Parts: sequence; C-alpha cells; structure tokens
Amino acid sequence: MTDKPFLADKLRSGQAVVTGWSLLSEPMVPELFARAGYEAVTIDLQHGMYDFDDACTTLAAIALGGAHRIARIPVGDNALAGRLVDMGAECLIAPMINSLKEAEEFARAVKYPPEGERSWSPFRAAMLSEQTSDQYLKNANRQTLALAMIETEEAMDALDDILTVDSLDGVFVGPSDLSLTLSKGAALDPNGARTSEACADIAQKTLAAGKLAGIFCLNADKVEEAYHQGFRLMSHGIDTIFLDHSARTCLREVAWLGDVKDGPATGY
Ligand code: 3PY
Ligand code: MG
Repeated sequence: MTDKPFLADKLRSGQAVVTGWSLLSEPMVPELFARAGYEAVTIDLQHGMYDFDDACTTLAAIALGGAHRIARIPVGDNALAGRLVDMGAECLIAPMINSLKEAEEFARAVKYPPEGERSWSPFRAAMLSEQTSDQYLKNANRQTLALAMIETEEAMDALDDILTVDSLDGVFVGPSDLSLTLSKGAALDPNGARTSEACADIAQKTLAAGKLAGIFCLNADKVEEAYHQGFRLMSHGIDTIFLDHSARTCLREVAWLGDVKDGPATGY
C-alpha cells in the first residue's frame, strides 16, 4: 500500500489543495495539469464533455501524472457517482444538492455499509490507490470524499440539515449558480460582495459542523479570499480558458504579420 497521503488526509489536516478543472474529454489534458504540479485535477461530468469511458481513462491518466483524482457528476446521478469511485475517483462532487434527502442519497452512494450503500467491486480504485481489496475495504469510507455542492438559496436554507449527514464529508460551493439564485436570475456575479458573504457564511457553518469546505474559484484573488474564509479545496485553472488565453497570446506574438483575428474570449 502506498505511503503517500490521500486527498482526504491532506484536507482533514487543514492543508490547502488547489485543483485544476477539466471540461475537455481528453485524458492527456488532466495529466498535463498533474505534471505541471497541480495537486489535484477535477474532471467535470456536469458541464464538461466527459462521458463514463473518457472518465475511466482520464482518472488513470491523472494518477499517472501524480495528482489526486476528483470528479463532478451530473445533477442527481448518484449511480454514476458509484461507478466513478469504483474507477478511482478519490473525491466526488455532486452539484445542486438542495435538501437533506438529496445529500443523504448522494453520500450513501459513495460510502460502503454501514455508512452507505455503495455496491462492491472497486478493482480499478484499489489498483490506482495501490491497495489490496482488503485494504481498500478497510480504508475506502475514510479515503473517499463525498462533497455536496451548495449553490442555491434553497441549499443555503437547508445547510444546517445537510451538515447533519454523517456520511457527507463536506461541501463545495458553486459561486456562479449561487449568485444567480441569490439575485433571482438577475446577475451572474460569482466574485461580488453578496456572493462572497454567502460563501463566508457557508464556510463558517461547515467548519463548525466539523466538515470540509471547498469552492470553485475563477481567479487567484478568489482563491486567497476563500482560503481566509476557511475553504481548503479550491479550484483554480480551467482547461478551456488556458487554451483560449494561450492561443491568443501566441497569435499576438505574430500579429506583425497582420490580419490576426481576436474573437470573444471563452467564459466558463
Ligand atoms: C458554480 O459556480 O455554480 C459552479 O458550479 C462552478 O462550476
Ligand atoms: Mg454550479
């Protein structure tokens, strides 16, 4: 069994972990994040282009690059959460968790009995975490994280209940959706003051409940703010935006040739 600390150990000890974020379903992209030094990489099956087959190959590629493996599932797809942990995801992020029931159902899909009802055969997860089946069974519930996304006003209202779910390890805040629901659809403002206050409130309640707090960040200032609010898992760096920025920078270097187009930048 590996003596390298698991993502869960790092976060529980208070260590900050920055995760890259991948939408493009190409295994080498997250591997490049890992080789560049990202401690974790998240593959996005909610808003990204990954399907299950791509995800399986990509989780192995992230392990090859030496980073921790995180996956975000589509809304409500707890069956896929179970399949992705089997394939080696160390942390599952479930979007749009708005109630105690949704939090319970998600966390139960990620944990073995008695904490949950995950079904047995983690052959790939055991391989990627360098454990025998027996070791894996003994450690899986502690080493595999279930994080519920808090990203609506409804979720904020239900947060105290959600945080009572024992098998849920923590939350992951989605500031874009949060800003949309807090403004009743009027504004997308993930970095605004109102959203930031809501994030601080969520972090404070989550830490008080003894759970882990993570958040999606769109720039380095947000990472710093989030860290001081108590978040420890922070995304920063999205593959589509990297490519967009790099392509523009490269093209500008040869702008002296004339006629270099500069279309609208990609958002997230
Ligand atoms: C949000 O900010 O709403 C997210 O889900 C980030 O992907
Ligand atoms: Mg969201």
